[in-house]
Amino acid sequence: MPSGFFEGIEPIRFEGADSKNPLAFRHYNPDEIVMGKRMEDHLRFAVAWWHSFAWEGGDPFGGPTFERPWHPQDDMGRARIKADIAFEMFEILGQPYFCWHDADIRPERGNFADNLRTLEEITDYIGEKMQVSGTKLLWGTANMFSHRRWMAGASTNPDPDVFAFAAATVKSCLDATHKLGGENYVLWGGREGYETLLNTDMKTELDHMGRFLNMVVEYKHKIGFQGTILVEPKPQEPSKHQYDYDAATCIGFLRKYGLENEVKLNLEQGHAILAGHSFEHEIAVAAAEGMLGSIDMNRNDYQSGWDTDQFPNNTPEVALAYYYILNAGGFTTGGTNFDAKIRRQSIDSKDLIAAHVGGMDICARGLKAAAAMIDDGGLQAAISDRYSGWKTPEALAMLNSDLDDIAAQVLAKAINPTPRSGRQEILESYVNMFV
Ligand code: XUL
Ligand code: CO
Repeated sequence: MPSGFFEGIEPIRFEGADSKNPLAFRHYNPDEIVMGKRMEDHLRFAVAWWHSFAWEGGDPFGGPTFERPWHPQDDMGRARIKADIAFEMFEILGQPYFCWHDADIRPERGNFADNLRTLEEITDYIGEKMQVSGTKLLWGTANMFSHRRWMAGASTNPDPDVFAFAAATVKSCLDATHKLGGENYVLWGGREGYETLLNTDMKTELDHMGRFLNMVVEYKHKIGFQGTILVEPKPQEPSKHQYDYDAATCIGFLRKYGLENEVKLNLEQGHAILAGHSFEHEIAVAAAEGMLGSIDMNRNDYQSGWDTDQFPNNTPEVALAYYYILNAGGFTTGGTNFDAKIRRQSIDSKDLIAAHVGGMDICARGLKAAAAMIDDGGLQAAISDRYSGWKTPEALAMLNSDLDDIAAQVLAKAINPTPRSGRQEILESYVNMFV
């Protein structure tokens, strides 16, 4: 028996670009082939349990606005109702995946033994629902930032008991992810950083975080988990400074602790903006190092300076993100997780559905634009032309030469470079033809 929470809302269908129905897809057509692959298999959409079901609509100035049938979330009975309604939403949207933190799906009990028991119970329940619906787990993760025990960090906490609690918690979440056939496991270190340097031993904290991540990888292999371990960069918020600042910082960290072949990155649009980058910059950095894993799709308010986690609605931005993802070969175990929440005034169940429909549509539109740009080849041709000088044997030989020899060549051949246009405006206008 459906709960009635989404009463009157039918499964979302593709109606084509001219449809004015907010509960229909205009661009997302799962079976449509783009660059030889189904759209659904390119985008691999996931719904985030925390924003869609666990968040109650509060902000720093006001309490919950949503009043869902599963609130307050302190009881296993209501955790099950929340799961029931989540799967009703998955049936309406038809997206292939979802993601969770342990704290989103089970009530917080304040001690490890009870948290473990309730996690096992609810993930068994979710597992049964997955069998029936066919919706799969893109990734699981541990919430090691909300409860007060995490206030000074998880693996970077000065208190070894918190490190131990974190290790036990990640073990339990990795076990649960493995049990549910999850395709990735994410670590986002919201409190792995500092509030003030005055009380922080940074070297010790980084060494503990590096050892912790190695333990996670060792445990993944021990239990035979085939999924990818992902870390998620973010520069700050909630901590003043987070050690996983951006893609480049994470890559340096992974190399330092010998994890570059074991761990990839989960990149988020809003986190990129907070770090002073574009989303496509972060994707390109990870792709250049072979460490692009998955994305958290959302949008930040460019005026606010904090992580607003809105649903994406800007085709040019999304198109460039997928352009770099497709150029890197597309997702393997990763996907497009909507780490996005409706605004606190969007209190109707219809708002929750319409937000995802709009987000999925924008992503589909961006994907098609990206594929068209790749098919046309204009950007690739421009780059190839710009670096064509490096295709000559003399230029390549210089890389194996030395400063003495190169200086002698410059004198002998009277080398004097001719500046060339970078053609930026022409390329920007080129991109506009597709979006
Ligand atoms: C926070 C954030 C997290 C991670 C998972 O900004 O993005 O929800 O995605 O912990
Ligand atoms: Co995220």
